Amino acid sequence: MAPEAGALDGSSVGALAAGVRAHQKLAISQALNLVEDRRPAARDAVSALLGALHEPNVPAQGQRVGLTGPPGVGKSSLAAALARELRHRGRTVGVVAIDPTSVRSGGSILGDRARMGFDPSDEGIFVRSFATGGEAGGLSWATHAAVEVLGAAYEVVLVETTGVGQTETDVRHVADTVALVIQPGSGDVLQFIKAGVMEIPDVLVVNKADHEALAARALADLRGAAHSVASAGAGGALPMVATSATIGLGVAALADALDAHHRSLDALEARRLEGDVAWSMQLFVRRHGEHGVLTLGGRAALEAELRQRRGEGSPPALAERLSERFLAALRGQPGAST
Ligand SMILES: Nc1nc2c(ncn2[C@@H]2O[C@H](COP(=O)(O)OP(=O)(O)OP(=O)(O)O)[C@@H](O)[C@H]2O)c(=O)[nH]1
Ligand SMILES: [Mg+2]
Repeated sequence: MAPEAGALDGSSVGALAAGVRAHQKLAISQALNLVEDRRPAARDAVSALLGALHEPNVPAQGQRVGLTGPPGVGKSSLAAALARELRHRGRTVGVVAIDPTSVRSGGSILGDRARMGFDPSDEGIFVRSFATGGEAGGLSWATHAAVEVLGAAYEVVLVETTGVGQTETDVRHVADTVALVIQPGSGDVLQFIKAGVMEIPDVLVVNKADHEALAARALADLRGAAHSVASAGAGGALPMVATSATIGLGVAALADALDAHHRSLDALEARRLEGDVAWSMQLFVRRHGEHGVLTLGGRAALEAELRQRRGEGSPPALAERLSERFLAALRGQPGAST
């Protein structure tokens, strides 16, 4: 049974955190139910839970992969195939899908599909889809929090988000590696990258390459396009993988490419820190706007402070502190400068 959000005191938050860390599915489900609960008491409880899950003196661990791209390219199917591949390699996996389809149909595509392929008694995999999409000004609160919860329980977290442009950029706040999934013949996405509308992904995936000939043609197209992206100033070669989620083609190669990128990250801790800072800033800006930012000394100063205070609480807790300070400043009270 899900805990009553308002009744989650310090010791039950601690117990829930311990259950999540011990990858107990019941505790993880409860934590994710709490994450989905939009009531203020639940948000406070999640904020406390994230604080309890975050161990400031332990270096960043695990691998967080964002799968992003236009609707219908096969991200959910690929997430399920990739999760199966990772399980074969002995790694534990948590999947969170922000599933716009479920908003339309009321169902959960990934959930259904994934359940088809996973052994329910497998303790090493957890799949959850959220019907909530992004919120104005960024990824949903639930997405950030769910990644933190799953990241505390599983070695690899896959995050599926739909969209190009802002979504692809925002998924960087939660993922160490961003894979952009497209389908053959989708040159428009590369135009976006070239035009600087979109950040450069870490890995480019052409899904629906269901037979070798199609895969070869799709990759040849992409290499040409990626070459012009690179010459437009995007730097080194972009790793590209052709996959078919339906027949399992290229999924192992994709897992390898994701690992290779992850190994090449020399500043995982810094990347995670910037994600946390961005989340806190987003929460604060959503509430108080640029006026709030200016009142507290400007963006650069606030970001520097958030970096410094990271160990003091979860990103929502730190955002809440800024918020209190802003409100105090509005009232002209002493304490406005602490
Ligand atoms: N032929 C082929 N079809 C695929 C492949 N991967 C997915 N599909 C199909 O494409 C459709 C969309 O797949 P999803 O996995 O739901 O795609 P998605 O990107 O998650 O979609 P949204 O979450 O709605 O953006 C489904 O009918 C899949 O069966 C593939 O590799 N080859
Ligand atoms: Mg999907």
